[in-house]
Amino acid sequence: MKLNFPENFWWGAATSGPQSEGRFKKAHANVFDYWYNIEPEKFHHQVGPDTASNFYNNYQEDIRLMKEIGLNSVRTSIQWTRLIDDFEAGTVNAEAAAFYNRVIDEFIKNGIRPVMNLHHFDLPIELYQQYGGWESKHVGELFVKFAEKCFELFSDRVVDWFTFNEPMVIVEGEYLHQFHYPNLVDGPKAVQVAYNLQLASAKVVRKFRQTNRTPKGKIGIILNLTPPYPASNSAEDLAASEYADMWLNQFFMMASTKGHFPEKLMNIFREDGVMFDASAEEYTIIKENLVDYLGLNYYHPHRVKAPEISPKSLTIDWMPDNYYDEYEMPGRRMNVDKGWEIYPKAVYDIAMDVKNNYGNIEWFVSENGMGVSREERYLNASGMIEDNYRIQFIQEHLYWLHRAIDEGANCFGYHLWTPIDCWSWGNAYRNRYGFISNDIHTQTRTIKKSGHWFAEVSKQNGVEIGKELLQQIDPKK
Ligand code: BGP
Repeated sequence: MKLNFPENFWWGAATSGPQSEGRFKKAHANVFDYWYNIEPEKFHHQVGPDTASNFYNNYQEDIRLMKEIGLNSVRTSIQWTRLIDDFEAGTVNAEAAAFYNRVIDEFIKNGIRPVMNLHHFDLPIELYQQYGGWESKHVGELFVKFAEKCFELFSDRVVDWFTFNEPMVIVEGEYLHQFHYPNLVDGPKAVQVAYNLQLASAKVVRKFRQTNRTPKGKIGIILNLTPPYPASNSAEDLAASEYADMWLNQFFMMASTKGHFPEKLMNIFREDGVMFDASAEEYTIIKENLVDYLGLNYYHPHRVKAPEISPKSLTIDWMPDNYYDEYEMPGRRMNVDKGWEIYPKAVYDIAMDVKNNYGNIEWFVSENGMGVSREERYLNASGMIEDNYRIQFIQEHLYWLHRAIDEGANCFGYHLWTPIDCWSWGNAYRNRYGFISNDIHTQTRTIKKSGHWFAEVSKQNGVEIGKELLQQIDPKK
């Protein structure tokens, strides 16, 4: 069965500056560069961000390969720590600007739409040390300065812009679950940081509308929308699931698309004495600067149940996730390498959520993918990785996406994480996600079977799904 997608559908893949470029000629360090400098043992096999996948030096060849596998759009990010020399003054590093200009031109020359994100977890370490990073609204102002320079320099050719990648992961990583430097555990601070990130995003949207150089230009935000599924229909589990949705999803979704925060969640914050500091003027900025569209990252569902300890208990510190517990559904299907559940139907649920609750705003799948370790296990005689598991993973997600589009979802694209195996935060190169493999010792690229397969999907503007797989995906069909 062939599933056809709408005209001009984005078939692409996503990466980020700090995960692909390497630190070559970069004047400043971001939080991960710094963390690696001081605690390299915290990174898988002690592999840090210094070389990443060498995109800084190899971008021409990389973009040619991306074209070869049929990508018509690619997202990456501009590194604040590369582009800006002086954060307060917002002065541009000429060599960095020249690099990004070459990259953008190369994408366009190869018929690939460059999609640019402004922040992918790469806060300059100096801004953490001086101001406490996103805890400070001043840092949000400096981020607007950086964004303004990006728009001035590149928005004549780049028409697709995004403010943040997964702001909730910044909150979780830096302030709750200790997987991003500075590894703090502080619930009330996390709430303030979440608000500050939303405020910074709205201010960047406002700046974009003042500075953007082409009428076609659009700006959005990339959110990891992870639908919560309750363990049961008990009132307690449903309440836990509703709370998880308000905190993890609605917080940024509502504020970015409707200009306000979920009222019920705000009431909980007020009752618990953790309401963030905000002014009437800031609320107006958030209200008046909504995004044009969204990128939604989806990897795995979020299964939740009522918490074992009462969230109002005085014996535990206040944390936003005291209101729900994680739930391991018996019999769930796992990607054991990464430890994430595989549940493709969630793509349909996300699409319906956007359609029914967020005005059916335009969006695309900005990340989806399957991290697999030791992929050399699947090398064939001619040296190609036969990643049939990835092909099937994509087919299944595309099946549910197609179904949602058929039912009126306003989705215009699908991006896999990632075009070429890239470096990833603490995981370094443990989980491989790419259409193209990268030998990190020799920096040699080889297209995987999924890459060749995706070229055909892109060419056909549709995906072929065999009878047997169809039966597995949706037995009711
Ligand atoms: C997403 C991030 C990406 C990438 C991906 C895979 O949340 O936006 O930057 O890292 O997750 O993560 P990992 O390689 O750690 O498995």
